[in-house]
Amino acid sequence: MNHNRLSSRMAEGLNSQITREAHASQIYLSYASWADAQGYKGIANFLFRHAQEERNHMMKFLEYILERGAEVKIEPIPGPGDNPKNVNNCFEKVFEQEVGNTESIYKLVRLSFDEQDWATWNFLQWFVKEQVEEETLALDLLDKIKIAGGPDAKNDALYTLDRDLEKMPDEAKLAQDATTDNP
Ligand code: OFO
Repeated sequence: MNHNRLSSRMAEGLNSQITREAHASQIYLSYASWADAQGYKGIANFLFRHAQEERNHMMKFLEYILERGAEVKIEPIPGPGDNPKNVNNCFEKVFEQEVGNTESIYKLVRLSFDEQDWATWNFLQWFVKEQVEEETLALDLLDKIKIAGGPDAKNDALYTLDRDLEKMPDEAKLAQDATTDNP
């Protein structure tokens, strides 16, 4: 009996997502290294932590493919692209990256729906929620840099932002967790 529970299209899509998550991790690693070299240790710390989170996402896809009896294919990871031009640009690029990844997850959700592959649909729901969280986190960063002056942020504002980011939690609070006591 064939033990592979994924269609070839689905296995291909999930394998591409392994590379995509690894790519996201490389992007965070490169931005973190850039930030550190500019003296922004707090921003670098935040981005290094996030690089690790993306590797964890990669691992979840890899384990899921194995669990469903399909073949894992490890592909080359594309380069991270250019360094950010400044902190504002860095956070813009982080947001762009996350939106791109959300779109990629949505394509997989749609495929699982079309194929009525409910196990994969269910597996992917964790990522749908995670992407809301990651986009929220990236938007929070953009809000903070906007308050600090956006592309024209001065050194003292960047100093405070950098210090705050070192302690910023890795998870954003989501709307579904809000209550009237704790909006
Ligand atoms: Fe893997 O969530 Fe960000 O990209």
